[in-house]
Amino acid sequence: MATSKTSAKRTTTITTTPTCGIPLIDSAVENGSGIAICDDQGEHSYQSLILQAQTVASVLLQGEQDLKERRVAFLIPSSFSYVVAQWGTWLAGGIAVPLCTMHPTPELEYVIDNAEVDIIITHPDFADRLQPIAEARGCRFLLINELSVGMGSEIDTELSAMPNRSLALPHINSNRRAMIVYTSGTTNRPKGVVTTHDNIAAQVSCLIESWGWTRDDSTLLVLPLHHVHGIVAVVCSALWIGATCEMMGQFDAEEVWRRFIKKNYTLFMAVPTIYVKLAKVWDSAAENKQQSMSEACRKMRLMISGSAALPVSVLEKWQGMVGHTFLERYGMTEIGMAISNPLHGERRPGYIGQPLPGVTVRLVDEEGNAITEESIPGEIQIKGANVFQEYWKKPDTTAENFKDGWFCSGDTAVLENGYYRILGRNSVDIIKSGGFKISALEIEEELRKHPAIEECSVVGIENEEWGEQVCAALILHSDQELKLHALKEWCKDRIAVYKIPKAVIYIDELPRNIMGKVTKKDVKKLF
Ligand code: MLC
Ligand code: AMP
Repeated sequence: MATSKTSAKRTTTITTTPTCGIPLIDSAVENGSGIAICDDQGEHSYQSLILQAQTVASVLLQGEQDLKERRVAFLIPSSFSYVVAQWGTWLAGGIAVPLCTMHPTPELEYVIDNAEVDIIITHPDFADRLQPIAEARGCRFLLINELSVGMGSEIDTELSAMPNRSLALPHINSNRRAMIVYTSGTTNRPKGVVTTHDNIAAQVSCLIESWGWTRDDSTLLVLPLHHVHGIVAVVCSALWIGATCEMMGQFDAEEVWRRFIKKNYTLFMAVPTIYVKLAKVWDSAAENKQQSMSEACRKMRLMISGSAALPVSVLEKWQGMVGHTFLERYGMTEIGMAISNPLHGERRPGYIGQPLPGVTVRLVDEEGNAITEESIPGEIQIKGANVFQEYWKKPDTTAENFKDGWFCSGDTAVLENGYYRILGRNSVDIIKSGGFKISALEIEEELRKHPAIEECSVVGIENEEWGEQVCAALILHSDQELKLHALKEWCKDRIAVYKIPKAVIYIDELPRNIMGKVTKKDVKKLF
């Protein structure tokens, strides 16, 4: 049982940094010898995590007193090392900029340049790609495996034997900037969403309360760690309360089922596409295997879905398969999680639920008036300590996205019998595929650089597995040919795989309105 590990959890406390000022780390410090993270290297205690992070912080500081919000980017697969780099950055007073392991060089360069990164930390697997980027920009370049004292589970004993280390780390005011996470939007290039330590604390603490996290919890992370679903909802929440987070480097449906059966997780979070992929494996399993798979899920206390609309058919399929009614919730990079179905009480299929504690939600009509009655659709606007501080170095865009202090989500919803239901997005140019937010404009801009493409229009086409799939209508230059597989190959070095069109059609003219603007609704009809 997941509970057996916990009895000794708070017996050892860290004395090297009684409080560092960062709410998440100060909360985690209390968990001493409890297991924080399991990964391919083994089990890692809270004590080990803090000491490793302190070591990284002191290397980053190089004798300086405080990084003073200088940006530290890191490209590290989901693992203990990732969190060590993140917390090390924070303890040194830096802003953590997680990079995406699926991004090709131009996209990594974009983030590093846009965030004006000073220091790059990487896993050795990515060193060949990142070292030239770092050198070209004069960034300090560090390999995570050379920074740490050791990454195995035996290190705990070694570290606890160490005398109190007097690392001169700064005290961090919690209203300082902590993290920049890049998200696509209605602009063609991704924006850096800046959150403070206080924002992260607010985003995490409302989930702890609402979803009943305790230190007896144990979860499996299958999501990437460059977005808030993985970073905040799974990892930060688990570490805040003293739970255990097991990390899989990459999602693999068969492996997830193996672990579900073998381990005793208490809760699991994923995007709807992952649940669809897991259900496919269940469907193809023999009956006795299906029984053990379902039994493994039944042992969990909670299964959560978010980041994209959960089709009612998927929710019902899982109800039948394993007896769980998924808890669906709604979030955004800018706000963490904001609206959720309840832990106890009715989880209404097709609805995202009610505002989380500390989060205020309103719906606003097209004229900008707050809607006070149920059943009238409007844009979701959010207020609360969970709301991000700014888009990095974009004061105008930041201002445009707030109205009277409310953050404008761009999502339309309706309130029905006390529960919010998402109706869609204001912008047709935002696509959600497998939980990733993708800008159609960004892809169009890239496709126009292809020598065979004269003009194009990118749309998201509804798809059972992916939610939406990126599809492109192409006008080719005369006498040119461009097959889908050739286009995919060409795209691979330029844009992340999840942005690459999964289908194309060839047309002579794009549908336009009388103003000459491409009508994407009509483009969609072409597929
Ligand atoms: C991978 N591919 C995708 C894709 N992910 N294509 C479209 N959309 C995606 N999301 C590509 C693969 O590279 C591969 O390309 C092909 O599609 C099939 O891959 P696969 O093996 O079937 O997919 P897999 O690699 O298993 O990845 C699927 C996935 C992944 C669902 C596990 O997409 C994922 O981790 N999604 C989670 C995203 C997330 O965390 N979002 C949270 C954002 S925060 P090829 O060329 O090899 O065929 C947020 C706020 C909130 O939204 O509310 O939480
Ligand atoms: P991101 O910018 O990647 O954080 O994506 C945030 C967007 O994901 C939101 O603006 C919504 O459009 C979408 N989203 C998140 N959760 C849900 C949900 N439960 N149902 C529908 N859409 C969701």
